[in-house]
Amino acid sequence: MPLARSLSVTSLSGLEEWDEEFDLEDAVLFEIAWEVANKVGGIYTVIQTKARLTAEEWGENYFLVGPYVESNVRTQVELIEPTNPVLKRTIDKMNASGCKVYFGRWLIEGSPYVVLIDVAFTAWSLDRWKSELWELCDIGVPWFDREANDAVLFGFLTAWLLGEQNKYKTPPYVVAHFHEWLAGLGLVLCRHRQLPVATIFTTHATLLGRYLCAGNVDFYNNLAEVYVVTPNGLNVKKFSAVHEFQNLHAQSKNRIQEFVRGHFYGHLDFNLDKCLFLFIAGRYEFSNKGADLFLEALARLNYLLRVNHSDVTVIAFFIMPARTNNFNVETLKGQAVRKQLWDTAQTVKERFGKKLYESLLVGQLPDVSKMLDKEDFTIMKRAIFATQRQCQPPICTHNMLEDSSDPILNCVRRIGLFNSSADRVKIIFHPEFLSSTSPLLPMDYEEFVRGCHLGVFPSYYEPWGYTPAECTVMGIPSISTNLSGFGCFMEEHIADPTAYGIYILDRRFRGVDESCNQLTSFLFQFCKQSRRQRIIQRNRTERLSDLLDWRYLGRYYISARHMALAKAFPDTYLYEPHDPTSTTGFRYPRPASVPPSPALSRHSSPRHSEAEDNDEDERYDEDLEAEKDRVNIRQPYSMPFKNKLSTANGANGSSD
Ligand code: G6P
Ligand code: 1S3
Repeated sequence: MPLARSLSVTSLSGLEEWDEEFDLEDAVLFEIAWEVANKVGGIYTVIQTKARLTAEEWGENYFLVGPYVESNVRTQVELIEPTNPVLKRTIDKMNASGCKVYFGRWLIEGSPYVVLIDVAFTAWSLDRWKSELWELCDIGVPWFDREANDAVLFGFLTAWLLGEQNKYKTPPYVVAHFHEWLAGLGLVLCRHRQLPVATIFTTHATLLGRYLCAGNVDFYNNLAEVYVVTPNGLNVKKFSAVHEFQNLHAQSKNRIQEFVRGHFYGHLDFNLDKCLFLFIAGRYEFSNKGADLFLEALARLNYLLRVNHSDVTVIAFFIMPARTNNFNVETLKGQAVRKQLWDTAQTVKERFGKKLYESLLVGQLPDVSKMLDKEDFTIMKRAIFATQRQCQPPICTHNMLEDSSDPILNCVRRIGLFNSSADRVKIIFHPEFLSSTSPLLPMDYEEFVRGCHLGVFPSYYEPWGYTPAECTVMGIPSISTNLSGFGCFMEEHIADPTAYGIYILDRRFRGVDESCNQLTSFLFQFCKQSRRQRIIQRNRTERLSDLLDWRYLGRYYISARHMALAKAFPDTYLYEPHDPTSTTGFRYPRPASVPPSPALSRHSSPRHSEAEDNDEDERYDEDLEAEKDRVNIRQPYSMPFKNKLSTANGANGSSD
């Protein structure tokens, strides 16, 4: 008799949980992606962070399927014997037929099972499978395209796996969820071979969306036609006290400041304490990711800060990987000079301390004029001379292979932001992802984000966009756009996003120049905030992190799976279509200390008085509670799905 598994999903973290009882014992889920245990980009983050919730729901019947990449397996996967007898038979059979399929546990939260397929081992089948693909589906694949070849091999091998698995019919109901085109051929073949499998395809739109957007398809106005839009979540870890994440900001900021001291040696004519760190990060797609707009807005911001005699200096980091030939000498030298200055200061300090100690030992106050001797001055002068520099601090930290045609560098050349003393906006282009083992800026991405003041992601094409979401859960304000999934989602769920440090740029209804002005205005307003205002704003930003937790957002995926099961096995599963979220209409209320008038809150940087600050939290909580009641968010989430088996057994399916 099938057992009912209970899944508990928080409707919105901090609020009550809903319990969903439905029968998944007879179903098995294969989630198939090229980025399973293989980090390429954002899809890895989706799969990796979602695994815990999905494993909680599907237990032993959840299998992720990805490529076998030896270096990844060595660091992320524990290879074991397949636990499921049917899957073991399937894998054994494939391995006996010339494949190399591995089974293991992915060592991440939720420890999901993984089936990893060595596609290169079956490369001898490539030509045959390509011909088959052409004959069956009219799909032609270029001969020397490595990515496309891998997709063909991976597609045929996953379809083989699902076909084998299905021969044994236990458990009978298979859901196969394919992510992105690299895994998509498996779905095409499942359909073509008429395998009795419920299929789901999630496009992260990395290629398809780009082509549709670039072509004649009215992409954005047809989104409503898509079955389920699945927002991307994160595993949110809350600190027990608010000040903990603020402390982390201060610690990481100190480390960025150290790097800046080295990078700008000889030109440190600005106040580091009044320096704001902005950044953009991601795949290097100059226009899609909005690096073009950001640079143009920085040029305008530079002008505004200069004419307004602002004492603020902005350092904008561009973290986008490009082809390089390692770090450049000038950048490495900067850090070496800084280190030398530090060492010199330590040496002089020690000598000074020794003299002071000796003087105190004999009961005398030291003669301060004699504390530093000639040698001390010599080593200090030598260190200062080493900071002389004939050139401006470099824009780029690396030797670029395509320097003359690089879009960021060319744009910097055009707008003339060359890190000169007169400029209030400086630029640092780091064309490599960050790493804690870097000799230049030894920080991992998370530490870096925590130390910055504002993430700027003015994307033109961005199906979701993890970068601003990651900023939010770390309590760092960000700028996104109403052409990004994240921006639209936040616009829908927050009454006054700007007050929470979620700036959403209008790139949908404005021309480029107007959007650029709006971005400049966001940046300028941000620069005008006091430290106290920034701290308040960060607290507000961090409050939103619950909204981005998979515990809340996972429901969209759950709904998609149920829809697929009901379509494939209508005699067993029934799907009652309605909005997958019972929380539609939920909005975070405006923070208590932001003025209600739209005119006053146009640039809702945190405005506050002492009294407002003191009871902001209290009033905010009251507002939030009222909002939860208004949209009835306390009710258990009603699953748009009924399991006929459970109903036939007399058990109640999901509550509606
Ligand atoms: C955190 C720390 C404070 C620090 C502040 C700096 O809130 O807890 O001690 O003063 O960050 O904020 P800022 O926006 O100037 O980097
Ligand atoms: C895509 O990666 P991208 O940076 O090419 O998938 C990500 C995960 O779903 C998504 O966040 C991003 O917007 C897409 O663009």
